[in-house]
Order: sequence, then structure tokens, then C-alpha cells
Amino acid sequence: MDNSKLLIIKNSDNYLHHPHIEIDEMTVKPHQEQPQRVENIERAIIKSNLPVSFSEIHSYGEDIVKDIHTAELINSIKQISMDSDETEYNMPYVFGLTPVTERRSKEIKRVSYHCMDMGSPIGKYTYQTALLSASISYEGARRLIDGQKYIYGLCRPPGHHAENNVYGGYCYFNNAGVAANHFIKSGKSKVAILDVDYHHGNGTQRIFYDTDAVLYVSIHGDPDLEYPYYTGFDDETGSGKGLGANLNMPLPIGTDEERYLKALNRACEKILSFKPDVLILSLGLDTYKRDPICRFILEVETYEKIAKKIKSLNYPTLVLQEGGYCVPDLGKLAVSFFKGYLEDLLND
Ligand code: SP5
Ligand code: ZN
Repeated sequence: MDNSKLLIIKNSDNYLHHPHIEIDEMTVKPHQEQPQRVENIERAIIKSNLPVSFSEIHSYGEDIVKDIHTAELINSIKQISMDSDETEYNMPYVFGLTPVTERRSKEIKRVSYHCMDMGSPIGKYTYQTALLSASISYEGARRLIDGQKYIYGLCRPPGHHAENNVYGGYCYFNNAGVAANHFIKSGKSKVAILDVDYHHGNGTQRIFYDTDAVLYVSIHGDPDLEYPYYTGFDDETGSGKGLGANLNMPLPIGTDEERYLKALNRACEKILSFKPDVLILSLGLDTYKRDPICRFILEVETYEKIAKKIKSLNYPTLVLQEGGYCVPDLGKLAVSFFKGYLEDLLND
């Protein structure tokens, strides 16, 4: 183990999942969640002088997602993948919101039993790639338990929109959920998840909504106007034992660095008062001013400040990649973040 470096856990085969289109606002658009995203991040980090080492993941298999996802969701993603030809992608266009029968149509590619939107196609390699992405997160959790200090799971596809029984928002399995679940099973009694992706992590919220073992804190675009629309409001505070262990901080369109950092301070206070054993950071880079689908206006330098603030909490932290769609600039955003995050290594 080498704690003088950032350990980047990755999957070079993630490009096998590469949906080409999505449907948004009645329009067929090029799919935003492209393999070039993580390629650019990796390339920029290598080019920077940050101290890093890479670890290529192998798949841990289905068991790692079984505690947080239903068998129906897992099997449905697997089945659609298996039934797809090499270049075929599928997404439903029928959303049966009034389930009248247990009987399920054979047309699982057309009707949604588990899918929340028309932005998350499934192809031949989607199941395998999503499981590898979850494996990155699982491996990150294991390494953190082993004492590795700085870990970045370069997950692709992202995870935070995937709920127990639902996929969508470019997410199939909930990577942060897999890590949190593993921490709890390994004897950590309290896990905090800070989600700084532009979009509310409806999946992560849902999975841990009823438990006080996992605190979920999210800063995101106002769901009155932004995806995923149906969750992310500030009155969603958890239920049952989990009441109080969920904090949503929706911010208005146009939020700039000053406003963002104020919200981050409040988010951090909540995390400190929870006293977690470990922290998971769902790192979306789509709060950036040039992001093509989001509407905050953070600067490249803001990510360094965000990282320093999170670092100052001084918890063992697992950083996981979520969204971020300004493909040409993603590398410099990640480098800015890790310049802040690895500050103490750089000053030595
Ligand atoms: C992980 C993640 O960041 N998922 C985001 C999924 C968002 N999908 C819907 C995006 C709709 C954006 N519409 C933008 C219209 C711009 N004119
Ligand atoms: Zn996002």
C-alpha cells in the first residue's frame, strides 16, 4: 500500500457500453454519457504531475449489488443485455404506471418495469459494464478498509440515480450504494454520503431513506426545474429510523461559486454532526459553467476549493465519479479537484 499516491480504480472495458442516443424534450440527442468522459479524466490526470497509481478492476459478480437492488431489477438489466445484438440498444417507450397484473410481457425491451426515463439505453454489454462500475466502487470500499488513504473510483456508468428497483439517469447499479452497503457489512456503523452531482441522487436517497446508519446529503439543481424532478426537495428528510438522516439542498439555476460554497459549508456541518466513520463522495462534475445539460456556473478553480473543504473534514473518504458532461473540460475539472484533495501530498 502506498499512501503517498492517489489510487485510481478503473475499468478499461467501460467503452463497451456506449449508447449513442437518448430522448430528451421530444428530441433525439447524442447520448451525453460517453466513454470519452473517463478517458479524458484519466489522460489529464496522467499529464498533470499529481501522484497517482492505477488499478484495473476485475468483476466481483452479481453478489455485490444484491443487498441494494431487487432481483427483478438485476435480472431485467441482465436479460435485456443478453437479448441485445452487438450494436443494438434498447429503451422503453411504454411506462405502465397502473400495474394491473403480475404477468409480464415478453417485450421487456419496450415496456418499462424498472426504467424511469428515455436516457438510459441497455445494450449487449451494459449489464457487464454496470457491474464492473459497481465493482470499482466495491473495490474502493475494500481498499479504504485496508487503510488506503486516497481513493478515486473512476466509475462509468454512474450510479446515483439507480434505486433499489429502478434504473435511469444514465445509471444502472448504484455504485455509492454498493460501497456504503459494504462499509456497513464490514462493521462501520455510520456512513455519510455527500453527493455533489448537479442532479439529485434519487437512487442513493431511496436506498438509504429508512436507515440511520447512512446519512445522505445532496447539493443539486432545484428539482422543480431540473432532472429528476420527482425527488430532491428539502422536505425529504428520511423516514422511520432514518428520519433526519437525509438532507437535500436544492439550489437555483445559475448558482455560482460563492453560493455553492456556502451550501457546501452547511452540508459539511450536517456531516460533522452525524459523526460518520467513513465518507463517500459522489463526485459529479456537471455543476461546471460549461456543462451542456446543467445550469450552475462553477469555475474550474471551484473544484479545488470544494476538495479542500471536503478534505478538511478529515474522514476516510472514497471518491466516486458520477456525472459531468463537458467532455473536453472534464480532465481539468478532475485535476483541479485532486489538486485540492491531495494538497498535503503536494506540499511535501
Ligand atoms: C448521472 C447523471 O448526471 N445523470 C443525469 C441524467 C440527466 N438526464 C436528463 C437530462 C435532461 C437535460 N435536458 C437539457 C436540455 C438542455 N437544453
Ligand atoms: Zn448529474
